[in-house]
Amino acid sequence: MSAERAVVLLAGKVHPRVRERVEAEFEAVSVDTADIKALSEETRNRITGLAAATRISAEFIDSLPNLEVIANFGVGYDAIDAAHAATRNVMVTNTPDVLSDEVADTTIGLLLNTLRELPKAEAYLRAGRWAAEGGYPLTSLSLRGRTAGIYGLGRIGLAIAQRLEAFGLPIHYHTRTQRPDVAYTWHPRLVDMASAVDILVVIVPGGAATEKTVNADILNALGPQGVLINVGRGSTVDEPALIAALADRTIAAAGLDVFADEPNVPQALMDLPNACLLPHVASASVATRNAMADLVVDNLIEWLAGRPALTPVPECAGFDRASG
Ligand code: NAP
Ligand code: 8YV
Repeated sequence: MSAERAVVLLAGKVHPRVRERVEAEFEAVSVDTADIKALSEETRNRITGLAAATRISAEFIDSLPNLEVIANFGVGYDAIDAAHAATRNVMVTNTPDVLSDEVADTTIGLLLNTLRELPKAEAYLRAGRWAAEGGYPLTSLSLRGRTAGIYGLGRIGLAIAQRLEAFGLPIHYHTRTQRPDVAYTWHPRLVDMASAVDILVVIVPGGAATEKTVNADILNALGPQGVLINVGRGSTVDEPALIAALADRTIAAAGLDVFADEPNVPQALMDLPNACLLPHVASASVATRNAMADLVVDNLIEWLAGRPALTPVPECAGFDRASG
């Protein structure tokens, strides 16, 4: 008889590679939505691992009395109540580093598309308008001569900064703590950075500390030549304030990969000609999503085998396996 396998819950629309590997390694249980109440008490009591692709509240965590580890699909874990998990000695892991270059590459693409209107120029060609009407109109915005401000200079922010440096742009950043390892201009206050730059790239985590911090004051400070790029979380930007700022040209344009209420994007935003919109695809290549999926499952395997987690979130970084 083989040893009894740990029971792992697949919560939400999990990546196929997570499902396949969890089914091979563990006894897998699925909930389509975050509706944990659909599971019997007996099943909930047997669950020790959780692969998360949905919001995981304190109530959800408390409904699994023997839970030991939550492995989140994504580096951003604002959808997981990690502080509550930590109080219960439940390890939480995320997927840092494996997606940083992909997200940074996408950010540069989104920035260029926003400034140089490349998706609109392609649509113009495909509609036969080049042959019928002549060349696409010259774009009023360009990357040339600009200064970039990065809100969040962590793993991904630094990868974005390095790319923008190669494009010849001076780099400023705002974080709570100045980095000792970069020569970029640090601003202790976001509003001061917004005044000093004409590109504002948002790549901070979501959550209470950053919620709606990009508000009307920040957009005002960014100014009429200003371009906002958000690849962090939609919650960080006051979306109605952004729509107003784009409509009255308080800022010139915005490129957005993330939104306040995904996948619902306000019609007012979609109607704006100076908004370039992507459906949260910054990490969405097959290779990068597979690497994220592997890290989710490898974290589950390590922790449930009694070894340290590979990528614990800061709230759980001090846990050793004996306390988990
Ligand atoms: P990270 O390495 O933890 O970096 C976070 C950065 O934000 C740090 O520089 C941190 O510096 C700064 N920060 C955090 N809270 C702040 C605050 N209240 N005010 C000012 N700065 C603050 O994280 P990462 O790996 O670069 O990922 C960043 C975020 O990108 C994720 O959390 C996720 O939300 C988002 N993301 C989005 C996509 C996408 O598909 N669009 C993909 C991946 C990640 P201090 O601690 O010094 O303040
Ligand atoms: C993913 C992300 O799109 O890692 C993150 O924080 O936002 C993205 O890589 C998301 O986590 C899964 O849909």
